[in-house]
Amino acid sequence: MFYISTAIDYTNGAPHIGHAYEKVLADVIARYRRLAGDEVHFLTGVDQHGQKVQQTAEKEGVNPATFAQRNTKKFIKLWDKLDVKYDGWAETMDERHKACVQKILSKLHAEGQIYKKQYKGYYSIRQEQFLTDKERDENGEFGAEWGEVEERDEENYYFKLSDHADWLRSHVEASEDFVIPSFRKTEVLNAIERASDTDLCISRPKTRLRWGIELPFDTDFVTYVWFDALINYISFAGYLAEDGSELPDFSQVWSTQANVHVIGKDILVPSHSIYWPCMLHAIGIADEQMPSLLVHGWWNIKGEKMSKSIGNVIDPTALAEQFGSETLRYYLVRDIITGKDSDFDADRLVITYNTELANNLGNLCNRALNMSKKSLNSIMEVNDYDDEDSAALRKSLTDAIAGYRSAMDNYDTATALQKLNEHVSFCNGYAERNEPWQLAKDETAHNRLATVLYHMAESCAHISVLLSPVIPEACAKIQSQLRLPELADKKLSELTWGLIPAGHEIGKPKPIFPRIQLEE
Ligand code: ME8
Ligand code: MG
Repeated sequence: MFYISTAIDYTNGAPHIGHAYEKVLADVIARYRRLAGDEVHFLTGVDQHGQKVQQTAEKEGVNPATFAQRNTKKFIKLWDKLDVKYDGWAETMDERHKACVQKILSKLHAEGQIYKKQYKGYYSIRQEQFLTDKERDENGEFGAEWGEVEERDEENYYFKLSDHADWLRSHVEASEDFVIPSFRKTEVLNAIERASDTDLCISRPKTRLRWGIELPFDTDFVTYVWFDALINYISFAGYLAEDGSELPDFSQVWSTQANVHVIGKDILVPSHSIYWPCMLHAIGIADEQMPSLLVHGWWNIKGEKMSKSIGNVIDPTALAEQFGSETLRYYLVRDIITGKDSDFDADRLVITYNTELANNLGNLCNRALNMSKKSLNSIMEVNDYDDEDSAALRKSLTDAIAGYRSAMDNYDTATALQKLNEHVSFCNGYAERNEPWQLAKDETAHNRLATVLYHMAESCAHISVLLSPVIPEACAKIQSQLRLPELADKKLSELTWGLIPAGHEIGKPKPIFPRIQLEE
């Protein structure tokens, strides 16, 4: 099984463009793996507990449960709008999740991996964590990134993170794909050094925070939000699930084939690369079953971080409504290199769509279908005419598929789309060189005309399969105009030349990618 999961989004507000990117990226990967023939389980969801949710709810004068559920609906609505098709939905308020978290806490407590101690120190409310001197900047202060910092002196429960540091260091050093892209490995190894002598505070006294999962062995406390949230990856995969829970079979989902958490760079250290593998190791998950972390970069706005206080937060719902869901999906996985940051720019979104979809692919589909209708009565012919340019087109397609596959296998969606776009450009150049509109005027050129149009239409058929993980609805329209709905069931291994059978009658062209006019 190919298990793909994303970070679960905080429900202290509405979804923003960063959330949309991560879910679309994961959805594109999930759809691509299915195309590659894998069985896939795709999990996403929301992180409903914690101080941020409690605080925002208080400000709005509602109870945190109502508030979290209200925001959760906004996420579900957006995934629906963006055609993000998940198999599992994680909500940390779910009783099945709570039960799993509590079972894990009880087990670790019983084994002495969780202990109680008094601690006096500084606490960052924004990051919901205790700070040590290592977090101080060169002036000895806690920087603005920690938000409001207060001094606390309280008893709490701690997880013996330090017991697992040596194991984690060797696991990360030995693993090829613990963190993808691999340039972030040093960051992780440095963080392990910093964490090797500190344990993780996993409780919050109810006097401060009520909005969380109660510790099963001490009801004066709730569980630290990260300890709760990270467990979603296994609880909703069926770990320790009760019979009748309707959760999947954990041994099926949590397999060794591929287990990838898609997360942003801000939550790599310490939560996903330190706490989480140590938690998994502590409950007895084997090394071969440790997940990989696919770490994406950030969408910034005009070079600046997107933030509520700057007031530059981009609303994906408004963009999808204005430009179309698939325009947004395409842009989000095209104009950023997986792992790196990019600048979000609505003008670039329109230009990318107009250039690659409206002008390039749209033009090819339209030409292929329109010319075939006019000059071949839409009947696709296979004959013995062949020439160098047609052979070059077939080679361009083979190369594009190979380039696309190797990029997608490495989660590099931008390069994959670039490869497909290059082939479409080749096809449009081929049309211009061969001028089927001129060939149609010459009866003796019939075989050549039929060959040229076949090559153009056959390319549309291939592209409609290859692009389907990114823009599924538009691809289904291309397949419907080609009158080949069965292309929707093709796997990558079945993409050989000749998807369009000889004598097949294709349909009429209808514009699929109308140009978007850029406002002045
Ligand atoms: O961190 N560009 O939730 P979250 C790209 N609940 N990605 C971005 C982004 C941006 N501008 N802003 C945020 C949390 N993200 C926790 C996760 S997982 C067990 C718990 C990404 O709502 C961010 O990196 O703050 C993270 O992967 C996801 O959105 C959710 O962020
Ligand atoms: Mg965040």
